[in-house]
Amino acid sequence: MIDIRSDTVTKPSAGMREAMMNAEVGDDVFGEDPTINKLQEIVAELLGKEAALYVPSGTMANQISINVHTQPGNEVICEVGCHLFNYEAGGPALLSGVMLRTLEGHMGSFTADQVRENIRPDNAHFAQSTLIALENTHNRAGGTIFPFEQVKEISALAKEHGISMHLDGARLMNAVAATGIAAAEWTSYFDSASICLSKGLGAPVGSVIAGTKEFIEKAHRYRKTYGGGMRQAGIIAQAGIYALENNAEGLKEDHKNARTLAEGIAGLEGISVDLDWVQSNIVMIDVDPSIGTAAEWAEALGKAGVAILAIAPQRLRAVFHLDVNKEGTLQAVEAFNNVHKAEAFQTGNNQ
Ligand code: TLP
Repeated sequence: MIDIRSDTVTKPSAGMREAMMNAEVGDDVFGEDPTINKLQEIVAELLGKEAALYVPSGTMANQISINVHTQPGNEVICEVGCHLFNYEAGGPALLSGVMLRTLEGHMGSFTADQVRENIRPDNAHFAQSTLIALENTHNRAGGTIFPFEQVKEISALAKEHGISMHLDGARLMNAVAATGIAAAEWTSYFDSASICLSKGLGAPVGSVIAGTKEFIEKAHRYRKTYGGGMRQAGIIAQAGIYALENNAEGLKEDHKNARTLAEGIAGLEGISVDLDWVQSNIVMIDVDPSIGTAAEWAEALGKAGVAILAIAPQRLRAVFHLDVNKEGTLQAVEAFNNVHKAEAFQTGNNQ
């Protein structure tokens, strides 16, 4: 089965498992796990921040960061399609008591002018805008990259207004692989940033948040509050170290494979893929109702050996990762072509 439902589905390689088996561990709630401490140092350096904190998931990384940066009743400015608004189970409201002010983005990004128009004036009637959150690459916008110049402008504006900046960098390393702009350059415009080890980097679990020492001290407390304090978790943190050391380069291959799929199916009648949006490892595929629904396509592709997600009634999402190579990608293209022939007859369109 070629599984392109998400880059979260990767399984630890033999090398990664071996590294995990040999990991030194200790009780991390006591701060005594040498492997976690090492991972945190590596990521702090990678992201150019004073300190970092290992957390179980990307969701927890975002939710902790929001909580540290805000007070209940504050407002967080973010893009309407972002993960923390759509897929974190109402976390900002439930855990931090904040409102989200969503901006209608273009390919998942927004401009400093849009932010300026949406910062609440300093007036007792209004919620205070205290945080701007960006996502890079942007999942729901199909792995698109937030334009670097826009990041700089938004960051300058945020500084002017005393507003904090958080980066959901679940796939920041994909943005790095695609642009050649170093991770620390991207994150220099943010007060806090997260990366996920369990997506394209291929670790089984874990994310890391980075920021100032003060930010991380507060984040550490919330991690405990949220039940995210782990014990001898060096065994999984070692997978994260291994992933950063061995798998970051390979993200470029995933990007090539994403493009191969996109280009290989874009010409099929009733299938549309906007190639401009294919900037990293994700491909969004729109299915015209005349050739079926996304759910029907996902089922048919599943039978043809390709696991893919229907993320909207007419939209499929394919995500490339280190467990799908070029050959698997070409098989996926072929499966699309075969299903296309078969699907067309369902609607009587294949004469
Ligand atoms: N994304 C998952 C699903 O939750 C949709 C996926 O399959 O893509 N930020 C971004 C940008 C993400 O895409 C995700 C996960 C997260 C945060 C949350 O990470 P986890 O799943 O570790 O909580």
